[in-house]
Amino acid sequence: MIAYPRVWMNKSLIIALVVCQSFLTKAQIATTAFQLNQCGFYPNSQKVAVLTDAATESKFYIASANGKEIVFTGELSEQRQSANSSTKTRVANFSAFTKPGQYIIISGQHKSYPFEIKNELYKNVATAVLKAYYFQRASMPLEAAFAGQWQRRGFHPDDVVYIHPTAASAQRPEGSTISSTGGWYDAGDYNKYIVNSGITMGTIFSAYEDFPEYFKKLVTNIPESNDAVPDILNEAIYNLRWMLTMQDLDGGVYNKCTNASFDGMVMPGVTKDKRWVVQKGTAATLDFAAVTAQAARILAPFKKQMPGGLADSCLVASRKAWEWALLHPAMEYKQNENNQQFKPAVTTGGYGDNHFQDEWFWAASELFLTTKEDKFYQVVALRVQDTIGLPSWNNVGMMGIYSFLHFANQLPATYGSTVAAMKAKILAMADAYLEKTKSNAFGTVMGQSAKDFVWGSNANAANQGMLLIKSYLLTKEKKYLDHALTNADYLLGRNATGYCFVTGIGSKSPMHPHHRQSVADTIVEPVPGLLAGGPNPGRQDGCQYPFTETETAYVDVDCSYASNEIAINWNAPAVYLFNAMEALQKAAGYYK
Ligand code: 9MR
Repeated sequence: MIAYPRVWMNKSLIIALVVCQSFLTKAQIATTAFQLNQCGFYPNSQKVAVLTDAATESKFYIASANGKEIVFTGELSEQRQSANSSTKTRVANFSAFTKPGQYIIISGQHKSYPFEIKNELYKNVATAVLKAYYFQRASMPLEAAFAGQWQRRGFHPDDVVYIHPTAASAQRPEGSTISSTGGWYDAGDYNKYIVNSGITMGTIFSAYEDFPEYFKKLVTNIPESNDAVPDILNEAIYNLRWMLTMQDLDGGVYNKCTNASFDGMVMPGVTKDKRWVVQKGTAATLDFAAVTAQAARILAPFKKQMPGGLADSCLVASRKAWEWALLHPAMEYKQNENNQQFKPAVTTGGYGDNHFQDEWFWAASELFLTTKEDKFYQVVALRVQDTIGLPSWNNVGMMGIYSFLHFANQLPATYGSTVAAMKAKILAMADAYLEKTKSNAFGTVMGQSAKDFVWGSNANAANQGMLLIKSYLLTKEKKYLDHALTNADYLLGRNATGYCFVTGIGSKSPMHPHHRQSVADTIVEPVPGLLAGGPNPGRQDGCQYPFTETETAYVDVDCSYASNEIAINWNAPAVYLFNAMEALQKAAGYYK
């Protein structure tokens, strides 16, 4: 037997070993100097851990979880200087070791959290990040059978919502009411925003369209789990039905259903503030048009299971929204200006966007793909050479490209040049990621540019992963998936903060997210499956951050809405990334 001590097989280690598999109560264990995916690795995938303290020997060892048996020995890499902080790293690459099991890494005085090598590695996190949307549901009770210890009453019925003066019309004058029930709370706050629902729903629908057979089998234990519709769609439909209530009679869509100001850190329903729908806008209306067009084609095969004609209603709503946007092609939601003029002042999230080309492009793409009508294609063709970037709530052009390319093989040859232009754009971004990974001190795609670290930076990591998976689907070249995995590793622990950023997963994950329910429910563990915003040197919340460099500006306190809030638009690309990996693990050869 080797000298690696038995003391490592202590209680917290055992607890940490099981947390990737369940939402068990966990004791947070101290940070280690090894940063790695705290869930682990597929048997045949790349396996990398990063040492962020000074090495005390040049070798590293993979040991059985009890520390008794050394199963692999490797050399740490040369030291690398991170471009995004003063952190220096040495990389431990043990890709050659493929045997399933539970392990730790040891080097000198340093040891890692426990991790696993196994098939279906991401099953738990993939399910959890999707189930998170159930926990965000407004208006209905979360029952213990589905919510476990996070059960709660239904709050915010939103059956009486006031027309704010900014949204008044002849048929719906100021102070009249509508019902806008259901939907997901946006984030740590209890308001519901159409613009952010847009990108979120688009991403979730895209996951389903790319992997329908996988999702037909994925059960998240929600009230609708026993019906004949996949859970991912049932979950999305809960928000979709709310979105439909947000369309005014003229086709325009209100920006949000909201309190006038943010609640304190209380359970939903503690404050009984009036709820308002506010000004219609072009971004909200076109995002709505895109999502409802997508929904119309995705839900069409389920007509028997959903006799209410939801798919048809969605297409009618989408067309109406498009027509409204044609009449109001650039109506910005200007919250601050509205507040000078109208009462009550509304100070909740703005999601104000004043560039609409990307929304036009996305809505046109979805409407074209669903209807095949040329008038929509004309707008796609007009905008296809626009600059493109990673998806975010105010930059949705890529969503159109994703959907268009999904159907590329089914489109007539006349669309060939459009398809080629779109494909070239995605692959150019993906190839640039691949090129720069070598020089990243953590070996991840995330962090190749300091600009990755904005408010909600973890969404960038997940969206880069999604873009790489799309690139794999287009080319079947495994290198894109391998690089997507580096960002899965980033999100689950291989980063300069040492956190696994999904609540309830891994050995050290956020315990105090800026999430009102998790703060106020008196339960120690936060609601599970929520992705924290991540490092954000902007630190707009003014909280105390122990580290403030670009990639370390993260703090696990509920004060920190700029680095530690959760949000539906951040979870969505994580839903895509982790579920896609599970769907593709065999095709990629990661499976043993
Ligand atoms: O994600 C949004 C981020 O891009 C903006 O910089 C920030 C400030 O406007 O707002 C973020 O969105 C928040 C929204 O306004 C309200 N709900 C919580 C969202 C996440 O922090």
